[in-house]
Amino acid sequence: MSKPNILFVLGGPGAGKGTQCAKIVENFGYVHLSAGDLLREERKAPGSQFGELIEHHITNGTIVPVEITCSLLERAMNKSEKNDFLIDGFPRNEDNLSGWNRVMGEKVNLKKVLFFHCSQEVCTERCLARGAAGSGRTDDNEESLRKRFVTYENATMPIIKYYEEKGFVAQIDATKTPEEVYSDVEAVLKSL
Ligand code: UP5
Ligand code: MG
Repeated sequence: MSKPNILFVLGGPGAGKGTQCAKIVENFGYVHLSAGDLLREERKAPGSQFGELIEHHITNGTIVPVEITCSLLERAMNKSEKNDFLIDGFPRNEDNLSGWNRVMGEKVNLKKVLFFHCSQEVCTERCLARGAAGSGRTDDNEESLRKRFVTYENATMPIIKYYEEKGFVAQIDATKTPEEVYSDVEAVLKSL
């Protein structure tokens, strides 16, 4: 079998990564792997040795060591037996990038990095609304959101810049309605 095709999906907290990934799955048959969702699952898995560490990072908006995240992603890829993956919310810092490249770099075919661009104000409003509607996420509150944005600016933006310099990034205006955003996403997917 050929190497799995990967699209990384990046953008600030609440930019709409998960929302757009769901639409891509419906229309293009990719498998959606949200690093955040995999970590939240692992956090609550009975007997997980990483539960507390993951919870600490998520509430503080800091980033879990790549060994944990990368192995959850690789395990999910192997389990799916498919060949096209959306990796949502990863890699988010230098440790993620170097760890991924070391373990997975040669095993996959990175096709594109979808970068959802959205202001901190809009993103924060969306996450607070989601929290108020009962998301149950321990990081949908003002204090965690402030920390998530500091991490995003300091740690994740340099990764996006790195891929931009290598010509991988498709930047998408994520402030519009989900349908409008998706029509831009669709154009990128069709161009691959
Ligand atoms: N919404 C979406 N699109 C909209 C639009 N166009 N207009 C209006 N509303 C829109 O959307 C967020 C909310 O906005 C929803 O209510 C949605 O309906 C609405 P969503 O699609 O969920 O946005 P998304 O970008 O996926 O937001 P999310 O909160 O999931 O982003 P984060 O990147 O903050 O969260 P993630 O789950 O990826 O990571 C959480 C934490 O896990 C991190 O802070 C970190 O601590 C940890 N983590 C790691 O350590 N390592 C990793 O590799 C990944 C995560
Ligand atoms: Mg998400």
